[in-house]
Amino acid sequence: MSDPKFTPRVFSGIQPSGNLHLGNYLGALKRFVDMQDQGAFETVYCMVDLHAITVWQEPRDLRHATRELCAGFIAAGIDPERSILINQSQVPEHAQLAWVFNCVARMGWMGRMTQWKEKSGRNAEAASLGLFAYPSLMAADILVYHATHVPVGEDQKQHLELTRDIAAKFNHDYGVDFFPLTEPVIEGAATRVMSLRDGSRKMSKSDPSDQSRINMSDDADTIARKIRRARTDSEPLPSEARGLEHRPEARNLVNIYAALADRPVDRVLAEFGGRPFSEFKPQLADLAVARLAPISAEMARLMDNEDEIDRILSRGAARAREITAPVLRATYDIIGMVGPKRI
Ligand code: AQP
Repeated sequence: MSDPKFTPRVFSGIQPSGNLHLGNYLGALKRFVDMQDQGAFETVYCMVDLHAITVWQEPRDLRHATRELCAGFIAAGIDPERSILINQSQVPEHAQLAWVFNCVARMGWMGRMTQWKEKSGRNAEAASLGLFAYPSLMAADILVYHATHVPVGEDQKQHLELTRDIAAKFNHDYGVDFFPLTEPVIEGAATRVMSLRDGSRKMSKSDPSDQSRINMSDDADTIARKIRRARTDSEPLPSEARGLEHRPEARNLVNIYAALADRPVDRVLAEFGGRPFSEFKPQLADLAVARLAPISAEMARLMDNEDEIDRILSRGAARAREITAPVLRATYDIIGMVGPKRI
């Protein structure tokens, strides 16, 4: 249960690091739209460009990917009037609060993060300081809005626990009840969409194999081909969900189908149980194309007018700062920073 003291508010973000994929759509974007449409929350959605530069980004590609991601949000159903749509760097309070949280969070907490360990790899000495502090900026993204709920994929669960630890430590250290303990919202059949080439790895933007993922920009033929070639075992589909245990590739394709069709896994298996992948895959491909093709066509259309995208992001930033500037000022007051006086 969230604290009634705080306005029900959703915050979530995606990195504009290119290759927006089906995992981002099902694990994040589609659910962002659902939460906007429920009408029970204020919703703030963000292109986290400051997070993206924790690993190298070509400036020109970053600019393009940010606009393309904004087009993706809108094409998927985010309405910039009903939701606040921003890119992180235009709302400076994110980075300002992150600095405060760098001084609240402990090195040991950051060092235990799975994403840090995976992305820094064997050569952590050469990783950027920003990559290490990534979760502190993410906590600031969320808490600068006093967000109560954050829809994310399973891979972000650990970072959200850290966000709660940072909020709790801040509140405890300063003897206040200022930051909410935000609830992760990790729901649905596709909270962890796996690679089409390897059912033990998540579908990811940075996987060098383009065959491992369905990109939101793929055309119908490409989507169908990738699904046809997706790795599977040779057994027919089971009739019940427990038959998917120890069959990661089969489970992944069934979960994708269930999420795209908005149907429980049991119902999908009731329909396809006993049938071979050669029958299931074409149906999955048709469904994926029917759901994704209109979004990618709309993205392309929106990308024809980059000025309009930039205006949407500027308007979003102005609205966002009505929330974030007072939260940052109050944070500074709590920690003893002298504030501006009229002169
Ligand atoms: N495979 C996935 N299944 C379900 N949800 C996923 N998300 C990412 N991959 C999957 C969710 O998408 C949101 C945005 O992710 P992000 O771009 O900020 O960062 P990420 O998790 O690092 O995405 P990638 O694709 O895996 O990028 P790289 O390859 O750069 O690491 C989050 O809510 C995330 O849970």
